[in-house]
Amino acid sequence: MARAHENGLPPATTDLDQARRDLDEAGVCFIADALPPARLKRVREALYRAAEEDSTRGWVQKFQGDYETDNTNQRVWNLPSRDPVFCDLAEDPIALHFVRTLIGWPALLSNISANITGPGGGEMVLHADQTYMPEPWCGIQGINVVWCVDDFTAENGATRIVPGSHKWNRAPREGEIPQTMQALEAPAGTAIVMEGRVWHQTGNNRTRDTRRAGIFAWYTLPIYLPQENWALSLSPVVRQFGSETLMQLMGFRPTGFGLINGTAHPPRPV
Ligand SMILES: O=C(O)CCC(=O)C(=O)O
Repeated sequence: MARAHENGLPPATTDLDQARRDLDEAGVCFIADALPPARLKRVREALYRAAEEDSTRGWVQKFQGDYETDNTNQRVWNLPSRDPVFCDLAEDPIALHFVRTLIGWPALLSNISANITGPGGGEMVLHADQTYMPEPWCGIQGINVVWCVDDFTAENGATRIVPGSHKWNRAPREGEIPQTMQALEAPAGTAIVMEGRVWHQTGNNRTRDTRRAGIFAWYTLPIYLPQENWALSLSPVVRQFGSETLMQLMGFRPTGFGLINGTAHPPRPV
């Protein structure tokens, strides 16, 4: 049975079958304690280190979905190339459980990047992730697994969603902001799974001094070009040592599309 609070959001659970039922109903579910404390610490340190490095070196790249005038968000792209802990996240068993049960296998990792909201702003346009599919949408084309690296609160810019909007099978129109929008509040270490049709946006960070880091792993059916061009941007180290599962997720193991001279057996890089 699905169990939505009055605000339309389900409570967190560690029962993946229950979470799946919650997701069918609300378009979102919360997996409690998905990152144990030591692993969370490692992920958090690696992420803030990469963010700091990008800032210092002038490598920060804005995202097209963020408002042009807003510089409070920091995106950190291509996480698997920054630290192996992010490769582990991309192929985490909880994430892949939802990938397999919702969109099937093989699937592609379209992107895994972080968004760090900063004090004083950070809102993003309201959108659904599978916008590139022509409407009306006939079903789910991808899922977004959100790793809460910091606590997500309404104050610090927790992602906001419109519960149940996945059932409308279309993207929000310009300026359409339903009153039922809710902040996805969750402690650090929670995994939040959003399905590809649900309407959402980054919230405003209204704190004076608290950043909110979230890692967004977006997986799609294998018929879509990935958002990140792994063939061009992935570190050769990951290309060489990444697991078979990761290589599949990044499109380096063709299964019908993306063949190499007509075969599905690319050589390992040396
Ligand atoms: O930062 C967030 O909370 C949401 C980010 C998001 O929706 C996106 O990058 O597509």
